Amino acid sequence: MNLLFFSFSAILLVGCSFSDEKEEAYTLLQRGIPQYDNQYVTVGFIQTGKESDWRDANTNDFLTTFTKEKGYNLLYINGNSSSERQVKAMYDLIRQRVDYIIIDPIVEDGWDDVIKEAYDKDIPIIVTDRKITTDPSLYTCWIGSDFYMEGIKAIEWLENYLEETNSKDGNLNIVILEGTKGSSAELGRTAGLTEKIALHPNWNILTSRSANFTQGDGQTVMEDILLEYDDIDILIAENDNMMFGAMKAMDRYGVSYGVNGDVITISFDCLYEAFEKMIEGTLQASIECNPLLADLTENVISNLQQGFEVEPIYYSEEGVFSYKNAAQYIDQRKY
Ligand code: GYE
Repeated sequence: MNLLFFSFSAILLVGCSFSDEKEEAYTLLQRGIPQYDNQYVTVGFIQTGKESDWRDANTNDFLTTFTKEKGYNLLYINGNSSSERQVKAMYDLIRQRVDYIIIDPIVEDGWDDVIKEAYDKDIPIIVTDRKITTDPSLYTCWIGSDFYMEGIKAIEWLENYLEETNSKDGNLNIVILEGTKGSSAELGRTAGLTEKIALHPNWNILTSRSANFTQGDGQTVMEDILLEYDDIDILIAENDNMMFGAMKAMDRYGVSYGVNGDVITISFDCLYEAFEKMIEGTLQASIECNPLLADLTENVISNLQQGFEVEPIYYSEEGVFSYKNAAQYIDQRKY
């Protein structure tokens, strides 16, 4: 870590002439390694990109938590929805000898080599939001949501709703808009959803397609689906933004949805806008996924700084909201 590195450089410099010192500094600059102000803990934060409002809330949370006032120098890197760019950024941060690296990985695979490199260089890695498949003994911890349980909760809500509205009999056709393929949020939610759906012999998944967690793809993918199917009973989008896009597609094709419509709508995240849509009745339910993970992450780093042990896994607490209780909770929403 930086402290070690700086004391090692200091030892090397003992007994050197001024010009040797300059030479050393020059070599460091040549290698592109910035000298950080030692009064701050330098934290690299590699984000996925800007695919959704959830993501913006998550980014903003980290930027406003890891501040200079709290003693941090945060280096924020936008992954631009590219896994290659995320991995490259991580190699750069290791080379810059930052004190900690936080990653919000786009996909689970592809991290083994770079995580091993950070481990060998003694740089603690905190994985937040989505997970990675790398051996957990090589990084400090993971902080995020139980995506599989979110999928289960969505279907439990649907089962109760169908029961209450006396609409559980007869064939029910389901469309799923999946998130980014290979991301934990997509893998977990899809697994939870499909496992529970399979328990109902009269439920049928018409199609399950990725719309990359974006509103734009939510609209175009749903437009394609509406050209192929005219008998959709239930639409589940693995985030609110894809649902908002799909709603535009349904408006365009004259398909009604929500509490008074033909298609039951369920999504994930619980954005403020989702609450507005639940109140107006166009969205039936949203399964909460908390993007405000920076406090927990900062706590972990502060504990590590003080030499304390930390847990390998931290889950955030999450609920389920629907058109029935949205009005009651909207004022408390923070994203
Ligand atoms: O649901 C989606 C975002 O990984 C939990 O990614 C996150 C997901 C979230 O872009 O809106």
